[in-house]
Amino acid sequence: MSEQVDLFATPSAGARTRLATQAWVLHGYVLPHVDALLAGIDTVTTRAPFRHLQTPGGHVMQVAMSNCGTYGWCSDRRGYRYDRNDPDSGQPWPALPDALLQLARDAAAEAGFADHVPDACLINRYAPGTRLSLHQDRDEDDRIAPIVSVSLGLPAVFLFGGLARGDKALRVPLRHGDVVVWGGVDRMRFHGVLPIRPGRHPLLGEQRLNLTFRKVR
Ligand code: MD3
Ligand code: FE
Repeated sequence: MSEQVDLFATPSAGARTRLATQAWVLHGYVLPHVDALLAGIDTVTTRAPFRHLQTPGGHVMQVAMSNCGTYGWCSDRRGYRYDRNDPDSGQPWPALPDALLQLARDAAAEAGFADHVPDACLINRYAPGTRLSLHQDRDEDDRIAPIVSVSLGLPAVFLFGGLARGDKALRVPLRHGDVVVWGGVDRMRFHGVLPIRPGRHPLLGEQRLNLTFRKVR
């Protein structure tokens, strides 16, 4: 188990990189569980299909989203919030599949966050060219609990900034199977995703999927 911060090397599965005091990349952590993850995502997005949300400013988000768990992240002209129901169907969000919940809990524990119980999972889908601009995740009541992020499909360059928008951001490559866990003092860091480069992933084709497991309430 290495603990290096060489962001240029390609770490092997099982390695981990410490990005900050309470922020870790677990390289290839979910590779043995990709089939279960994809099956879970399929079940969820059959009932709650990916959609492009409106921003409060009236734009349409490039990233397509769905949710599972007790709460789902929503955005429309009225603002950002978490809701128990899918606004498209009026129904509760699909349950968080057990295999996904267990993986998120295990990854959190690996990174030093024992007994983490997420109550929300946001599923993001990126097509080539799609980016996510620098932001903080501030819609959760809990600003300490970790966020567990799982990357699948096309690789991405993740921007890992500081607590102020203008702080210099690290560029962190995230590949199929990588997990990032951040909480505690690093929970409110600014972060974003550079435009996804064109390409085709052997399993997922021309897309990147990212799951973020959160504790909202
Ligand atoms: C760092 N998603 O949905 S996950 C998001 O790859 C979001 O789809 C990105 O940012 C994605 O809000 C990045 C990684 C992530 C999530 C929360 C963080 C990184 C974070 C909170 C604090 C610091
Ligand atoms: Fe975010």
